[in-house]
Amino acid sequence: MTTTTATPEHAFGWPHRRIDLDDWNDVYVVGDVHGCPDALDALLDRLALAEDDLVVFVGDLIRKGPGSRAVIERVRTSDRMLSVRGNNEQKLIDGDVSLPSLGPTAYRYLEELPIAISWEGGLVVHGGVDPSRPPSAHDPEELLTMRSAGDGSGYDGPFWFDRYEGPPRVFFGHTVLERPVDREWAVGLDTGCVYGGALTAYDVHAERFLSVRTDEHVPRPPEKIVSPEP
Ligand SMILES: [Mn+2]
Repeated sequence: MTTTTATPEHAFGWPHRRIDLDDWNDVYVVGDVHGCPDALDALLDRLALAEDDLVVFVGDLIRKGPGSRAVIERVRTSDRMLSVRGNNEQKLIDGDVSLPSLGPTAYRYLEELPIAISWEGGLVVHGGVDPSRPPSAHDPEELLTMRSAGDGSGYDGPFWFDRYEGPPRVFFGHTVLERPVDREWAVGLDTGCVYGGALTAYDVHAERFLSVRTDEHVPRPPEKIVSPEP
């Protein structure tokens, strides 16, 4: 079987992992799971991973849903799954929130998650990038929380992905979407799994989305769910 040849790099000034798409057969990028192991299992069933398939998560594996620990264990113990750090992992690392059920091994795993995973032409980060700057000219906080082009974190558009013109093509979560963002330079994957939306994967080679509908675990106000322009 193929194992990743990637090694942690710090080329951007923050932890970053580079992968080579040629090392893998199918490569999927998956949106925010937020502690929903049943949705994750349903999606993984759909993907039916082979030994040489890879799944890259956009972060926010944890919090809000009922099973953060189970989600971490699925991802952590698989040699075919990688994740970047989300703002919810960052909150835990910073001590702003606690999840005592996780345990030290899972906690260490979260601490070691890279800010970005990239390949030739592609970049996975949790939040996004400011269209006016190259990815390298961002600090981790920005990459984890980017949403609007101006103030970064608000749900009032325009959103960074409405203006970003690449390269690289950026795969992201964080902003809850009614349907995936499918643009030449931006692919948005947080379709509100924990809010009763869907858990979505993007097949990088086939250039298509696969998703599973999910149960609502927490409510979300409609003004915090973005309906992206086609
Ligand atoms: Mn999230």
